[in-house]
Amino acid sequence: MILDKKFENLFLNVCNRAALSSHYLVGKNDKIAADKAAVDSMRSELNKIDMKGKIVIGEGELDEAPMLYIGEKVGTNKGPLLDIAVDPLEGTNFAAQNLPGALSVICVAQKSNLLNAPETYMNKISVNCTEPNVVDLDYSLKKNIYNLAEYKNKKPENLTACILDRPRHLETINELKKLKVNLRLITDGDISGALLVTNEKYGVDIFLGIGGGPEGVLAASALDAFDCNFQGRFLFNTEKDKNRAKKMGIKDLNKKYSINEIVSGDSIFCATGVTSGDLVSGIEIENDDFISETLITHKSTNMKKIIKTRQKI
Ligand code: VTB
Repeated sequence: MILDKKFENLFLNVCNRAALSSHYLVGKNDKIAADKAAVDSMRSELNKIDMKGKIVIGEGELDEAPMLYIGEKVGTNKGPLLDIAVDPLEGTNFAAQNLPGALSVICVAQKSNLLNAPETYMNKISVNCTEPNVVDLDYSLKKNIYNLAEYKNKKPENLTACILDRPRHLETINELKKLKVNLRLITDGDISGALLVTNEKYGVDIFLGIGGGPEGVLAASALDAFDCNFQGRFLFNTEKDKNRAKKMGIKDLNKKYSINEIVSGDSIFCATGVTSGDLVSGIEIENDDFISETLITHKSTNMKKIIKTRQKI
């Protein structure tokens, strides 16, 4: 089963509108308001689409998020059964402080084809190489770097690794330095970070480290369309996290997920720039129009491109 091509434009529009709504709050130092604007817009646009949609990754559970909560039904209730993952404003700090890299992100697949990731951390790795046994979450960092260097016919000192700049990564960062790997430290936004391996022009050979689990699922769906590899393993720090994961049907809490255990079958992914960043430019307003840039992928049609649109506000 594949997702009808018409959904490309429909979800592109959902993402564009969410990004526009957040745009008005860029630089206002209020990340909650900027997020809420994107959430409200995304929800009302999703509800116009003919589908039986279900949010599988959203703003949290019903008790913590009144809108786009996990399990919420969206759409007109006519049409295909779809699972939807959303991150209406990825990089709320970026938007609040008018820094590069804020995005509105959505991904859709047929029912049961997206991993229902709990809101917890995930250890992730992505590379532009689908050959098995080159890079693996279970290998040591040194082995991954040496294998990747050999695969790419480069020296470790000519590789670049992207990782969130966090104290929890200090050991990894120090080891990368020892291996002479170049670093691309990001302050936030690891969906974008993971996608920097998709094209040589971004100059990133490997993305790794611990970030949000939901963000991992969203990144995996685009990486799948780009024929890149991704692996993830959830990290559960508290008993509450562990119980919640069990309730969500996760039996093996230590499981390493391969990309096709995270996203299977067909999927459409859209990421629209709120502020300009590595992947796409941010929203621009010109008179009564808004201009947006969206990275869109559709696995079955082999679509992976950046679409610039100009629409009436
Ligand atoms: C992660 C990352 C996101 O926030 O969730 C991060 O996946 C939060 O990490 O892309 P910390 O708890 O270490 O701050 C983002 O960077 C932005 O939402």
